[in-house]
Amino acid sequence: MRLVLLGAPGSGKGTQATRLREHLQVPHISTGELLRAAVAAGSALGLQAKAVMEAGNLVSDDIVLGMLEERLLKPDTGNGFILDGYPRNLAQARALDALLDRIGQPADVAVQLDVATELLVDRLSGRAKLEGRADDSPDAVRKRLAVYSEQTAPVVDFYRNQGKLACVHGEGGMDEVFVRILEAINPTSDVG
Ligand code: B4P
Repeated sequence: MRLVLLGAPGSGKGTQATRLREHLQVPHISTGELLRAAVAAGSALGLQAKAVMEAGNLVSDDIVLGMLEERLLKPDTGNGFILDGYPRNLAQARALDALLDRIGQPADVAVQLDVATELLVDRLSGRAKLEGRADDSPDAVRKRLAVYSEQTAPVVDFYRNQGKLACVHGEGGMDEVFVRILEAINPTSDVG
């Protein structure tokens, strides 16, 4: 299955993608993780991305698309993938469609995790205390949420118009949300 996971920062994309990877046995590709790895490695790309991410902004479309294309072309994506954190704006959504068409792997479904803003802020401030991620600071979180509603929210309609959108209520326990996702992507399966 080729699944695109959409949702605001803190909506649980990374959390659920980890569970989905085990269940579907396909790789989890997170553009946030690819970028954090580039920052940690101190590559030229990482140096460019670091300040942008810490301010809560989006890294340039060209950089992220190049990085994603390189990852999608690895042989482990033959049976599908879970894409987490991409696309984040309409230009990325169009570029992704073109890329997936070119490699003969169009997306099957886009799952949108829907969570109220107050809860997003609570979750991210909880993670800031536990993990100390620079982009979980209160200023960066405010910026990321604003960027999400301005640039990423329109991507939901992009997939709705293609008839590929599944909206899932993302509040409640992590396992509870996971079961809802499984039901949304395969309504006939027994998810226990
Ligand atoms: P990401 O790594 O994608 O960060 P995120 O949106 O915060 O999601 P994440 O997956 O980490 O968190 P989750 O919601 O699972 O992006 C970071 C930055 O990278 C971006 O701001 C941007 O600068 C850059 N970037 C990434 N992709 C890009 C792109 N395509 N283009 C340009 N720039 C890009 O979880 C958050 C917290 O909630 C966790 O602590 C988790 O434990 C908790 N949680 C999750 N589910 C829960 C539940 N059900 N109940 C309670 N807590 C829960």
